[in-house]
Amino acid sequence: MYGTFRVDLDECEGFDREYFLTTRSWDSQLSRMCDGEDVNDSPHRRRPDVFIINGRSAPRTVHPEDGSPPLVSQGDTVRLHLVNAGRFISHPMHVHNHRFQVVGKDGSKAPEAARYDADITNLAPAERHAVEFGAGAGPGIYLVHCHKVNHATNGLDEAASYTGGMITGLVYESAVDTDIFGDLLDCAGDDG
Ligand SMILES: [Cu+2]
Repeated sequence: MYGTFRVDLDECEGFDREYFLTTRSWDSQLSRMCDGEDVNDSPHRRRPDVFIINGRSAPRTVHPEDGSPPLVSQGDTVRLHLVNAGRFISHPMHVHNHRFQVVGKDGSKAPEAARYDADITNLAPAERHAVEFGAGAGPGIYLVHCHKVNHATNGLDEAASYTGGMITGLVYESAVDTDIFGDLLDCAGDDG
């Protein structure tokens, strides 16, 4: 079990929406070994093959109840807390169609002079990056994902499993009732 611990300071204000996206990756050989399978696991040979955001792999990540897609309205100021709770290097997290600034890292506020517009921030193990941006891209569903292609897969059959893994969606509320989001929920296993 793992999670994110938030210390609520006065400076944690000035935004309309706030979401926590905790990433993690691991080698499923370890799980299989713990389950009693005859797997020759070694910490020196670990190769991650499971990639999740808040405990889910895509497409389940975008499910409004089972997953945790950041929901925004046009014009919102949005703060995302991106965390690497795994032990593997690294996760270059990218937000489509939005330019953000890293406003905090590992519990410290980023000084104004150190801020610049970007669309990728690279999370080393245990790093926590707070990024902030305006939701000004227009109604839609924009991918938020790790930019390593093999981290956007489910399982070992890479050809069959792309896309999956460490991908979620920044979802504008006005796009929730669209057919395309409905199709996405069908993929995510929504029965409603
Ligand atoms: Cu990654």
